[in-house]
Amino acid sequence: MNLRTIALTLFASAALTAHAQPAGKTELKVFDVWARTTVPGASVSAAYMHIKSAKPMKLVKAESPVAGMTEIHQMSMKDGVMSMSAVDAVDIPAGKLVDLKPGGLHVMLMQLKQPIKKGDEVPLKLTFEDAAKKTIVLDVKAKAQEKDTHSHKH
Ligand SMILES: [Cu+2]
Repeated sequence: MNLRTIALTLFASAALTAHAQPAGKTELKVFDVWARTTVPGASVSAAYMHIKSAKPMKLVKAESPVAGMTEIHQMSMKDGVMSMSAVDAVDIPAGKLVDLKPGGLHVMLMQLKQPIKKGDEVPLKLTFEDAAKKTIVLDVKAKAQEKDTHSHKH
């Protein structure tokens, strides 16, 4: 075997190794983002979305310039009454679709600076954290919709 062949062989095996380990690649998707339009006089609203990540992540923070205060909330039924409470983080398990939807998890927009009207695009800044505590910030836009306003079951 001459030197040139050895070099080529090394190169080929290095390329193979690199191909076999696409490590460090973060695939984090946030889609179908929408915010509920406000009813007259109301200064709160909520935003909903789908989140999917290739590796385990946590949604740790949500912010929006349209709201004086933004929190991540979980809605739950307790003794037949819907209540909601703030959560510190939302677990995004690897490869699993996480739904923020009416009646469940949502991004609560409080102290709104102006009403959210149909067709508005509400900017949201979402902060995610991985297992190593590294953060990823995603800027998304929530489309304002009136959808699901009568989804409460009795
Ligand atoms: Cu809420």
